[in-house]
Amino acid sequence: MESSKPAQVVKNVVEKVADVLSPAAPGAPGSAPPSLKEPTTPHDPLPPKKEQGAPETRTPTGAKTGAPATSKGQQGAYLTTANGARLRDTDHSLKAGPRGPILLQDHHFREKITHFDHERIPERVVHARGTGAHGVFEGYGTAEKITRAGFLGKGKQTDVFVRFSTVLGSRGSADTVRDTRGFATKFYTDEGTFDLVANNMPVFFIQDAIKFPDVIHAGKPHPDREIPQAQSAHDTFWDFVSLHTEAQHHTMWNMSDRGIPRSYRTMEGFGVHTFRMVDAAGETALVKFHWKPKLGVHSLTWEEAQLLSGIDPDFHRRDLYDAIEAGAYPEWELGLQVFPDTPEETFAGIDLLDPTKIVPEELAPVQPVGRLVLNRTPTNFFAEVEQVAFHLGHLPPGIDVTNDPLLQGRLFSYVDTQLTRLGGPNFTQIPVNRPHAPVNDMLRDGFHQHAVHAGVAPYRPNSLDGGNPFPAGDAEHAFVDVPVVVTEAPKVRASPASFDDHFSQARLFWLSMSPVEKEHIVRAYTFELGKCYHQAIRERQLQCLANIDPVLCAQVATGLGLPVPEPTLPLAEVAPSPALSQVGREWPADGRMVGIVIDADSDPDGVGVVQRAVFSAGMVPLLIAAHGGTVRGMPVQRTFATARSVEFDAVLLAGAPAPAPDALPARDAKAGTPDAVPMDPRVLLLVEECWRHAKAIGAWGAGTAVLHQAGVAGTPGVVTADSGPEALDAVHRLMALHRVWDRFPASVA
Ligand code: HDD
Repeated sequence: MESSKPAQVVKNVVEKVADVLSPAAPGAPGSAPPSLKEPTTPHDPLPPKKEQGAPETRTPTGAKTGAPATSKGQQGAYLTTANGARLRDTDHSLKAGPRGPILLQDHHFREKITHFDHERIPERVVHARGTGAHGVFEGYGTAEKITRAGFLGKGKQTDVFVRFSTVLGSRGSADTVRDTRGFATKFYTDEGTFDLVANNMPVFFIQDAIKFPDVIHAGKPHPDREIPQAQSAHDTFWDFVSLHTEAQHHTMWNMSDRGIPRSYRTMEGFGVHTFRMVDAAGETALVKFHWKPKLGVHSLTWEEAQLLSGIDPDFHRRDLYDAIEAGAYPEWELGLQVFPDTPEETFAGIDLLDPTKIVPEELAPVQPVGRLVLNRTPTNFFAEVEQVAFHLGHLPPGIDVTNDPLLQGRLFSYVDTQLTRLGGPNFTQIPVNRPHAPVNDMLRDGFHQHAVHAGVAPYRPNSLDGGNPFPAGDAEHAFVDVPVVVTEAPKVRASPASFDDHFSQARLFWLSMSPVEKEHIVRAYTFELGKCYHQAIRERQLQCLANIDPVLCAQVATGLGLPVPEPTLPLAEVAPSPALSQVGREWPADGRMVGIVIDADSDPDGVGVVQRAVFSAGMVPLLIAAHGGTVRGMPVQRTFATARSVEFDAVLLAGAPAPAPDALPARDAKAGTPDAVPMDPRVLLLVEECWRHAKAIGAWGAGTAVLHQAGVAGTPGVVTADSGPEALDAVHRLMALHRVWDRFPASVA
């Protein structure tokens, strides 16, 4: 079995997981971690995780205070006040006698409680739920012919911070809801920060930013009872998108498998808008940004997503951090679709300023320009993930905006929202937001000013500070606004006629799907509309579907028990774009989870061989047994009580566990099956769910009995083999396809 990882990464994974598996490792039964002493006297803290500090500033906005710019760690032995005075007691407030009232003079009490009272800041009005990681971007140099942006130069490495998010839910909502995902990247380039504030879908609900409050008010919970949380399956959402039909293309993406990604590591990212790139000679090109995940685009099934919302609402966070900390660093290629910068700003008849439209990759291939690797988890979630602030106006020389009306409005909204969220105009001084390029602005004062600016003349022109700072020219790589000609036109509140087509690309997407993906889309619409209370809203959305495709409309109408409406517009003639489908390609299975079920008789040597083979394939093996601790010396990572199928990408059966005393009542052994022995029902549930979710299943030895009893033996993607390594080999090949697609019913051709 070939590993697709560099040797070092595999070594990291092996060492990391070997640590976890070693019986002497922290957390292993019977072994107190040597460094975890009882907290009675000061002693050295646990070793910090490898340095994961926020990006260091090279120029603390001009200040030379001598003080380190960042990091206050909870590493010292003695507790102090915020002002550094050592404290004798933080467990009792200062009272007039042990039974008396608290004294107002208790400054430590007041400092502690006041600070606590103000620990929360407003959550983001959208994209509140998210997670993030640090990494490195390396340019290939292929974009040099169209842009002067230095970070895209060949071999140039740039630090990055990425924040992934859902859109609609609150900060504590579940990760796996059906929603669009945010994919915002901060490139700390030498020439100024570049924020690529992208989503995992290439189109948007609206064409004009002035409609953003409308679509978000419709998608957020109902104002009267504040339900549902993090869902589009409700009346106000479908009311809006069925009336505001330019949303239909984006909702089609939401209803597809793209709305429930398997992992942030397996999502594409899209800049959505068309941007303008400018080279050293001032020549321009129009571009669309794409992130292509090395692991391929991979989604959950709807049932998995629903189960995970209860079993592990932090599934995507956990997945990202576990993968990075195991050394299975997530990777994406940044690619560009490039278009000539013509006065019409169209390509193949598609208006490049319309954010509800894609340009199919078959017409304009995505050309790779660099590689992103996420290799460092945050040290402090609030400091980094919560306080990171993106803004589309953070542009380095060589990248400029276009007149896309959604992009234009976003240029206002992002700074504006940070003023409230982060409490003032100095949010770029927060460590995670600090540019790595030298900063020499004339912005002064304001809430939370951290810089101690020297000089007396923050104005231009001046003579008192030697005339500094001077504007830079081309030779100094200054940002230049491309002098795009603004046509003579009346001042209007209107959209161009080319924005009127709302259905053709929703149809293009639908026609590009494989039968199984179409089936999922039908089920998603049927579920979501089935959750609406108002019949009129369901009927109106069915009318939209009729204008997209009659088969789609008829299937959803059947599910809802409603009549099928006739289209009110001619169906668009469109060529499908195979690049939009997730089915039919093979991908590396790096960082995926393989559950291995063992019983009291499983052979430790045989299981060990399989575990090591899983590691060297770049995946993570987790042993599942009836109880925690060890089974014949093998450390157990999951028990039948803590394991659920949704955590695993594949399951291997190395045993047929008998019912444990704490198991639910066992189902009767299936009559007529070759191995009708009593079996733990939780193992049968695990196998049945893996099967239903089209995951690869492998068994050998006693494990094959489970397949028979679960009634899945001999079905597609269920492998029996003479040995563990053989079973794993077959399962690994199946995992490259992401799912055993044949298992899904596909009644929609
Ligand atoms: Fe936005 C956050 C992506 C349209 C206003 N947006 C936000 C985030 C992402 C996007 C990924 C989370 C950033 C983070 O992790 O901190 N937004 C998009 C995309 C859009 C889009 C891809 C369309 C192509 N957004 C959009 C419009 C407006 C906003 C039209 C307003 C007119 N977005 C915001 C915001 C947020 C935000 C209110 C909330 C928190 C923040 O900015 O920092 O300003």
